[in-house]
Amino acid sequence: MSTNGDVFPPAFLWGAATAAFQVEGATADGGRGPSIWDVFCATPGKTARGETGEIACDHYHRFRDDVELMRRLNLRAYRFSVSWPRVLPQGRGDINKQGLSFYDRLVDCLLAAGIEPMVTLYHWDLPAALQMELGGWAHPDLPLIFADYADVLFNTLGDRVHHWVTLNEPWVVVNAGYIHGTHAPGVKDAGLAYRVAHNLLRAHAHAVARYRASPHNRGAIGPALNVLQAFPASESPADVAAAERATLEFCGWFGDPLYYGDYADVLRERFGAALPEFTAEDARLLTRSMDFFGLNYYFSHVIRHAPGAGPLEIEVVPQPQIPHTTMSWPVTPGGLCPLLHWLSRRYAGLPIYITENGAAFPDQADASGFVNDQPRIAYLRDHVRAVGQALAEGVDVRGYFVWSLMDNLEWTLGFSQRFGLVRCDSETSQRTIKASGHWYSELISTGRLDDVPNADGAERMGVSL
Ligand code: GCO
Repeated sequence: MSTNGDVFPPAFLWGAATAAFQVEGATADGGRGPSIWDVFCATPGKTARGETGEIACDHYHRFRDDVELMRRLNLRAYRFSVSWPRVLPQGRGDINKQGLSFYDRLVDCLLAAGIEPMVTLYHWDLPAALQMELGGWAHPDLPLIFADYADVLFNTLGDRVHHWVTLNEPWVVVNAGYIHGTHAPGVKDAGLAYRVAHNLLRAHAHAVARYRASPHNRGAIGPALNVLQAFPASESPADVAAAERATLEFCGWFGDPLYYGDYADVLRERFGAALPEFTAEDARLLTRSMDFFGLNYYFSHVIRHAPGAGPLEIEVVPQPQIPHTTMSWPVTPGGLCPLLHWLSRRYAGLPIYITENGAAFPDQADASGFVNDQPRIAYLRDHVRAVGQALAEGVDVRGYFVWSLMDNLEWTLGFSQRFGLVRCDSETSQRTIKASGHWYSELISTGRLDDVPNADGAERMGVSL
């Protein structure tokens, strides 16, 4: 293998990712029940321009065309999430056969196109019934209810799906959903947030135990966790320790329990009694409950020690000289390789998948709908190069998924943030492969970063679907 990180192994899993609520639409079709995100979007003032998931990218109706697009992009894998209330409209009890069959057909369609499915069980769209009847993730029974739901999917898709993601970014669920109240269910209660985090972790552990006990246990199961690389603002021991705490806010809270069976010590010290204890049984189920570490990487930060700033006493030092995306996130490919090394040391022996990486830029479509998104190509190229470097240095990275296959509903920000390799017209849902999509398909077909041209207008390989 090349040591400059530009050449990838043939089995490397190149993919793209989406989430059910962000792309499916059809929120009232085929017997689907409402999710907490439907309720949240319907509440005035919660989302930009009042946008909702009712249509999103209309993927529910267009999935065959979308798989054809993925085939044209040369994707080896597609990470999508299952809408829990589409399968179990009340969150538990009766199965909605029509909803389940959507995923069954999607998986068959993917496999027929030679694309490996990676299925996320929870990407934030909790059935509204579970929120209303039980108070959602704050309820101690939710982990078992989640495991029952997971079991329905293992039994239905487990013969064909070999990559499972339990939870997507529980840190965001907790922070945006329960501390800041900016995401569904819109709660602002920091005390409750620790219990919600605890139950999410227990839910992961129970679902993994079910998977491992199921006759379909032929694949790998793990979480998708957002983590940032924190660079200390100075060499002072206080800043170095603060930077380590910043990474542990993600990994010590959500990664360590799934590997070591408990939260990181520094979080126990800092969060104090608010951090619940795992029972011995919980700890047993949690320990080594990930077969891989799914990393969602978007950016890194420079961190300094900030006495009195929250329990972790950390503060981000803004870097205005660095380019930022339209999400106001700094473009920091330099954080990815050190972070991959850090993860491979902390979770020794676990393969890593980059389950999400990508960027929103101010795309401009031409009259045909084509977007010549050179900034996105540069972003992806630099991050893929960092992955290649880590691989060449011995980190066991098995795959990379671009967020996202297509422009979609960016939660409360609606359609304003465009992350796709494929443009999705928010009025007509028409799809057009962007320059970045053409670039990515070239990369996948050659497996060599150094061979791939930038796919500007002249190099377009196709037209819109
Ligand atoms: C997230 C998600 C995606 C987002 C993406 C861009 O983790 O936040 O997995 O749903 O759309 O990260 O913000």
